[in-house]
Amino acid sequence: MLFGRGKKNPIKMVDKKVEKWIYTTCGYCSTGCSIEVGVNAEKKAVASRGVGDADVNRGKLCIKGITEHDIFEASGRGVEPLIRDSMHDDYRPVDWDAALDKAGSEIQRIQEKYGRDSFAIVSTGQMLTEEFYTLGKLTRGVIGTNNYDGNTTLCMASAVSGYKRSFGSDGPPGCYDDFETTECLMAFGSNLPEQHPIIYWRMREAREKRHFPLIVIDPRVTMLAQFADMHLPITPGTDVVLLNALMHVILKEGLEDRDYINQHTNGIEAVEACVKDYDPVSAAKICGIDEDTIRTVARLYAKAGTAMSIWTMGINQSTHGSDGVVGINNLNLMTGNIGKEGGTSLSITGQCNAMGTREWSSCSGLPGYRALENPDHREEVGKFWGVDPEFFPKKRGLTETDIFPAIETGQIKGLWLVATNPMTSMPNTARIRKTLEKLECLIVQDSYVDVETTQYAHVFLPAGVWAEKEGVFTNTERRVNMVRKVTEPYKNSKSDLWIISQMAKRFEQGKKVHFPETSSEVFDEMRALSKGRLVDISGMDHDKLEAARGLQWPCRDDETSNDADGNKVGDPRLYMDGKFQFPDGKAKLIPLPYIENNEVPDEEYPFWLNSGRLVEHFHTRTKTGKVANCNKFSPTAFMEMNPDAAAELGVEHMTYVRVVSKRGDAVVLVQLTQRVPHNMVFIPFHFHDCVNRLTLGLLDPHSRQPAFKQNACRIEAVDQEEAAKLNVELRNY
Ligand SMILES: Nc1nc2c(c(=O)[nH]1)N[C@H]1C(S)=C(S)[C@@H](COP(=O)(O)OP(=O)(O)OC[C@H]3O[C@@H](n4cnc5c(=O)[nH]c(N)nc54)[C@H](O)[C@@H]3O)O[C@H]1N2
Ligand SMILES: Nc1nc2c(c(=O)[nH]1)N[C@H]1C(S)=C(S)[C@@H](COP(=O)(O)OP(=O)(O)OC[C@H]3O[C@@H](n4cnc5c(=O)[nH]c(N)nc54)[C@H](O)[C@@H]3O)O[C@H]1N2
Ligand code: SF4
Ligand SMILES: [Mo]
Repeated sequence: MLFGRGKKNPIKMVDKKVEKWIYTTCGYCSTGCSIEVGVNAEKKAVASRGVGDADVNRGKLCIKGITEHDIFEASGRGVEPLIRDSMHDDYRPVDWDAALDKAGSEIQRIQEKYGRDSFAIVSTGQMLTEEFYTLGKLTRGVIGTNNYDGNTTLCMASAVSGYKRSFGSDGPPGCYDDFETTECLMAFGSNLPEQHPIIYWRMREAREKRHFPLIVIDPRVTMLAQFADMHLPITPGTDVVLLNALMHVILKEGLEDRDYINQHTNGIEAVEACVKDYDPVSAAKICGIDEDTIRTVARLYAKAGTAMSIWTMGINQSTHGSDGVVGINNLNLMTGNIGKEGGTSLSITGQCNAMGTREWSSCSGLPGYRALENPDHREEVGKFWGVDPEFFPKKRGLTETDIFPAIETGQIKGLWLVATNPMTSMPNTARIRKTLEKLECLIVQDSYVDVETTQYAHVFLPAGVWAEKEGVFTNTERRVNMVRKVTEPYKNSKSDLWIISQMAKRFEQGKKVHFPETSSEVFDEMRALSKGRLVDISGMDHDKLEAARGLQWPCRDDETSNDADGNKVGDPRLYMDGKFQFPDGKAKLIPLPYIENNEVPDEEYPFWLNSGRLVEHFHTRTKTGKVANCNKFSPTAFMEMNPDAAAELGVEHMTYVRVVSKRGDAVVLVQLTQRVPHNMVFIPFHFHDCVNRLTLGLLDPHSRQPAFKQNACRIEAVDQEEAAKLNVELRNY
């Protein structure tokens, strides 16, 4: 019988009464999807939809994008500036002038008393590029502290460092279109279907049209691993060993591209000598991948007409993060797979504008991939801004991960946090709490007042979020795309651009340097500074970006970036001519001897503690935690545990356990799953007072990025009722 036939109502879409759709770019991950947000007659954002003619997402969005209009009026938004004299007092609401006066005078007081570098600034990968650029100008050109960094040190620093070491500059050389032609894809520590769902969709579509082998290297059976042809469940932290072994096989069997190596690289001899020690039999003992698989993968990759590698945090967040990136670059250079359609080494970036901060924020140098260490660069930027080049430091200062220890030791006395939440996202958060308590002044500039850091702040500056502002983001494939303003900043919050420029006015030097008021004027400054650089955006402007649904850099202000009709187009790939950013134009092949330096499981702490993300949540949940259609799928912290390991310890599915590391403990609900091996547990890092109470975060020596994913822990029984109560308290926080 056909149930209800003829009686059933047809499905009706709820009419949201959208009056106007406004073009913008998603503010969560670095895929860079084009979104239209629907606003109703009251100018309230009520719907989101993918943009059909945008090359990146072709009409698609993931769960976060499709619900993104809900973040504007989500609970916990900052509504007015707040100040207080000590972290034990209550906050007082004040007007913007009073809040900025207090912040500005505290910065100056601290700098006068303890020196210029005693005040630190830590920013983000989530503001608009124009805002990054302006914060960089304020920090480098006016405030003058050298202890200025971003949360990208927790995220992309190893990729940046690895690209610089191999190619002489940062800048991912490939693009999503490479999936269309590649004949072999390796993915290291990257879970595309959950973390970059639309990049995954692009890859899957290409692979459905024309099957090519997908090899996933990840200690967990991630969703991407489930779709792979081969899954290599690597021992955590040992990717460099696997990479050396792959190169060993390739060189031994003569599968390398000698012509490419000879014409475009230096250093092959040193790499040959180093990888001699990494025969598959010896390597297998360290990296946990058997010798035959190593040989098969090496042959598959080297014999493919074109082959590409992608990676994300499984590589970057490791004590060998930068070396892992260099290893991937080595492999691709050695097989002639750089600057070629379908042959590339493409870091899958994290936050929506982690690329923008790398290019323009001046965190690790000066704008447009310029270096503080280079006197010509200091001169150029100094002249352009009207700042004495001697005012700039001559080398980079502390990274985020070194700024917190410097607060502990008293070297740094004041901190301005812009759009980042280290109380949940840094390793060993108990230590971070104690560190923040020591500050004479903490300024928190965030869109949400319930961000945990406000517990320790003296000044809170409420900022507009995402499309309450106008400017650009750059995505994983170097595509600069337009974020149009959909709605005004919530209540009395202000755009970060406005806050930063107003802060400049509190400084004598800030009155002399020009701070433009609109983001398109700021963009014009960036265009001018970009001319002739690798990151050339001189052919772009805001309107062209919207019309093209984003343009990739380099995109020059001359006919080299025009299509047949005279429209602007960017270069889809870098290094097509085999010329790299070192003085002799050659890339570097670098030997990577492996030294075991991780915290590894032992008798007392027998499990690997791994951590990462879930599709429906973004980071510390200041946004997705309040969007019902995201939060309802993962409302509470949980831990993946292997059923066999659980049976041995008497742990049952959906009961609470205490997880203990050398740093501290956390109580968490257990989900039994074969996704993790017998000796590993995995906890998403989205939940406050959870996995980062346990992590150690040893640092990569080149990038200073923490090894979030390789720590040791043990599991203990806990009173179920107490644990449930604690869990409810945390959820309601
Ligand atoms: N839904 C959602 N999407 C996001 C984000 C989010 O918070 N939520 N955040 C964005 C940001 S900022 C980032 S950086 C990206 C992160 O994107 P991904 O890096 O893809 O995500 P993670 O879950 O952090 O880690 C990926 C995998 O690394 C594996 N791994 C752990 N140790 C190792 C190892 O030693 N070797 C290898 N090969 N793999 C290892 C883990 O098992 C995990 O499955 O996602 C972006 N997209
Ligand atoms: N254990 C473990 N820890 C990790 C990771 C892991 O895999 N495991 N991953 C690391 C990685 S890759 C990353 S990127 C970090 C992320 O770490 P964080 O940057 O600390 O995390 P978010 O929650 O994204 O914090 C961003 C803050 O900026 C605010 N915000 C958003 N948009 C705006 C805006 O336009 N203006 C202003 N002023 N504020 C805004 C948000 O409300 C939020 O409070 O976490 C790291 N921590
Ligand atoms: S894939 Fe990333 S950019 Fe695209 S809608 Fe989802 S979160 Fe936004
Ligand atoms: Mo990230």
